[in-house]
Amino acid sequence: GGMERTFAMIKPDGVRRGLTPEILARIQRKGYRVVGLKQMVIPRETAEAHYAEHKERPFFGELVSFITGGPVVAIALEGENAITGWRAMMGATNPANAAPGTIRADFATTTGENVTHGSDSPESAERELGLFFKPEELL
Ligand code: DAT
Ligand code: MG
Repeated sequence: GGMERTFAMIKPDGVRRGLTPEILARIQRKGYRVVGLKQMVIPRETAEAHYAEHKERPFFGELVSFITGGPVVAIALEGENAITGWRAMMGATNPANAAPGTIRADFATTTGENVTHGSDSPESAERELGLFFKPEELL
């Protein structure tokens, strides 16, 4: 709770489909501050570290290939309850279970390509922001 920073990302499917402006507009309409922003191709080692909690899962290889397979937009967000708030805006991991009006419900059909990422806890947010941004890149 309180003022928080979180790590958000527009995944390669979202960037490829031209959804970056729409997603940034939703973030700004909500009132979160963008304190870091960059388009990048994620190095394999960074992707494996980012998703380390899933490394024993059967989909891990596909997940890393997908997330490194094209440019993403990495975003550092700041705002009141931004960690859970951004997760709520994204909706459930499986778009079939995502509530109407959420990003995943509105723009995705499969769990594997679900358009956005958001940190799931304060510890994840700190870890993921550190993986993707140098301190001097955050305003
Ligand atoms: P989230 O992205 O909502 O935090 P997660 O951390 O459980 O979800 O999984 C990370 C990503 O891995 C998810 O966005 C898409 C992929 N993924 C998760 N479960 C999957 C599954 N059963 N099959 C294929 N991909 C999956
Ligand atoms: Mg997750």
